Amino acid sequence: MYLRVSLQNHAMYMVGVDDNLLDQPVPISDILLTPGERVDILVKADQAPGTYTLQDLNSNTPLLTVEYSGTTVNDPIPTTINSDTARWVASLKQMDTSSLRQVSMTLSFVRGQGAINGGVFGRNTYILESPVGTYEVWTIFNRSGMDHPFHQHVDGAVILDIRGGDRDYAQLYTSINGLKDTINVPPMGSVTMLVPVLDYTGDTVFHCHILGHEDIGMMGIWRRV
Ligand SMILES: [Cu+2]
Repeated sequence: MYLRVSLQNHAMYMVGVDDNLLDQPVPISDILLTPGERVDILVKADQAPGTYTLQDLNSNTPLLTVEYSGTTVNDPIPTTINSDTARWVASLKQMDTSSLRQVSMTLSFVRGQGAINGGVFGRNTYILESPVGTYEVWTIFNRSGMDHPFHQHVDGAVILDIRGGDRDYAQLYTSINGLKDTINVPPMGSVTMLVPVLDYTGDTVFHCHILGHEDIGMMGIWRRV
């Protein structure tokens, strides 16, 4: 389910993504949340007492109701957040990626099954072998007419480029200092990301986070050696 979340009458500030807190709050009016993605949102309760709904704008469905009570205080929205990970991500963005290993993965449907680089999980599974202690640049191509939220286990990635789909979403995730383990790859579009391969050897997986697509094979093995 694709949600576009907004809190009635309130400004929202994004302060965290899948894997880390950001270095500063980012003002947003609404946020697209695709299956598997997480966000941390800061809200200031500065409206008239009453009830306000957190709404999914895509389906016009209320998700929860916010009710005011107690005495009024006036805390400011912080301008910075002390985040070591965000500082590290900022330094990764300065990296010269041209000498790094480039990996490309294509998501598609093959005869009613989901595939990564033509491999259907469990039948002719696509296996990517990555040396631990390195950085890689992955480009995920979507060769289908549906969105695919691509999810990799273990290490989050720095989003470098998003082609196609929602422009605000692309702008947001290519500009913040966040590590993402789930990112939506738009229909016939692509996502390029810098992947630190830093923790743990062994086999893990990457897959589309729409469970119906994963179940029909859109999953591969990430062999960390
Ligand atoms: Cu999918």
